[in-house]
Amino acid sequence: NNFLYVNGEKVEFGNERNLLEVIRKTNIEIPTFCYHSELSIYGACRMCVVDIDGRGIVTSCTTKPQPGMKVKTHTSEVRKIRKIALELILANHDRNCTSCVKSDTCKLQKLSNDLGVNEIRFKEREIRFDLDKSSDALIRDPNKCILCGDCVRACGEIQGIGVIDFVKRGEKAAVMPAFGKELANVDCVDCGQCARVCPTASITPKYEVDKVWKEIENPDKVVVAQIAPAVRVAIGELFGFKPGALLTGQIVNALKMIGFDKVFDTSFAADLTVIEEANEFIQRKQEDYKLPLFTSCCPGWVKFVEYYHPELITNLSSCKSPQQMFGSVAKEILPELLNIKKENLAVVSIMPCTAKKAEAKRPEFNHGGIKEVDYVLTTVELAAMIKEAGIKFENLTPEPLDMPMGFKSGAGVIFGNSGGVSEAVARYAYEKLTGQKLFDFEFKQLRGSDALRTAELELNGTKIRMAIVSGLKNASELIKKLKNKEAEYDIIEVMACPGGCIAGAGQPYTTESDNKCKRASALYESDKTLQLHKSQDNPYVSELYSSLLGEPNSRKAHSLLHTKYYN
Ligand code: HC0
Ligand code: SF4
Repeated sequence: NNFLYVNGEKVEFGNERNLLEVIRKTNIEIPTFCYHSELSIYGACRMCVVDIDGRGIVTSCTTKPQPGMKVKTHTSEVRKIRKIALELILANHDRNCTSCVKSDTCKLQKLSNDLGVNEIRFKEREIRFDLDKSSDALIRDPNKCILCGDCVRACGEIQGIGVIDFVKRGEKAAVMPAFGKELANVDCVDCGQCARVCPTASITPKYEVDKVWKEIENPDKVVVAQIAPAVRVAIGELFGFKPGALLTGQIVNALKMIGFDKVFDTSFAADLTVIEEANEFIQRKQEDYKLPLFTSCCPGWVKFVEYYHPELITNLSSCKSPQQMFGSVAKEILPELLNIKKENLAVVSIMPCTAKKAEAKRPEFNHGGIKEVDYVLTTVELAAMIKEAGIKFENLTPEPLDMPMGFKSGAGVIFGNSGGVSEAVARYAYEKLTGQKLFDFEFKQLRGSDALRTAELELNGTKIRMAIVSGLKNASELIKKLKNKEAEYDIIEVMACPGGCIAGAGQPYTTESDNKCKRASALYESDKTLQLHKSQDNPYVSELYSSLLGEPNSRKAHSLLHTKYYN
């Protein structure tokens, strides 16, 4: 075994990626901005410097661990270099921290405090950049950029898109969309992976909080919320709960305290999606028409297909996403149930995602000025509203969701994980094709964190080849394989964010990759503890079919629950 020494302590190492990872095993937190476990090593921020005996000061992210190395992590020189690097960054940074949306999770602020940077001896940058508010999903503020390049690498390496990059040098250096255009004018898919990794507030979700407050304060309006699956296992991170704490009931309580009239569950609509999509799939499979069927519930993926693979548009399921199915059904049935006019109903989604904001604004989902979903708040925006209202979220007791659209099966909850849609569809297809009851409802082979997972189900003589992929670069690679006939599948689930919605860009900022796993496990746990596990068993969904929709994929179902993507 290999050993090296960190501050005199003997440390074993194996195949760690770099010296930085070895040091972190010893309970020493090495500060970084540009180092990210999911991204390539860049070595630009110089925060991770350490002193190696015989070699001097090096960046630990770019150094391979070697046997016998003697490393010191906080000599006076190391601390001085880190402080100078930080001061230089701060001199070029718009420091309106008190009113910044990232204030409580900003890594720059944290490191400045942790490293004791109390004065900045350098001249402040004079150039001011305009804010880019063009996108429906995100806001770019180059004045907050620290040039760590995390967003550039996320867009290029995780998504394989690369619409943002460094421009100019020196004081004018910045990260910009291609050709100096605004974000809305390049082929950005709104996935927000850039925002998810940004350590400051240089790219953030576009807040709709004020608009929602206005609706709540309007006495003519009835405001209802739908909560996406992934929100319930992540919001706690902003209120001192452990990652993966399941807080559905507390969210309901908080939303009611804020002033929402009803609180429902997107998972109800996910159950509906399963039935519609599984039937669409079975029909396509029987007719051997436009296979593979690609899922269409992730709007980042849908936009990616439109921009980069328009030839696959007809392979996308015609099902609207659960978010839009929810909005569509809500606007159809709630006015009568609540005895109000349709135009006085406001539907607000609470989503882990930035692309959902843009999805809600698509013209396909606006019917003569009435939108299916009026506003989309991210998990982080909901937390901001809770804080603004002075609600002590950590002390709240759980409250029940409202009926009928608050009832869901576990199948509708696991949607928030990559693989969840496929598993939910498999639970339906099994019973539909075999005519038998499914008791062992967990399809473990569809779970896990591999970029690409595949499975074959043999259901009463019908062989179904499934693939699950998350991260758009991974999706591109799979598409390439399909085109080269190196792989063949019947149904493919794609989520733009690696890991699925639990790792969406609207979720609390975290540098802990472990949080993702904890959020994912919590959704599977929630499925286990719910009373029902199959969408077809949801009695309120069945009731919706008998009272309104008729059969799955019926004409009525098509008019409310399906769409066509063009672009
Ligand atoms: Fe998701 Fe969804 S699972 S995309 O990640 O399909 O955002 O959580 O709400 O619509 O249900 C996000 C999460 C949703 C939708 C659902 C799907
Ligand atoms: Fe790239 Fe996604 Fe950010 Fe757009 S939202 S710039 S596609 S990472």
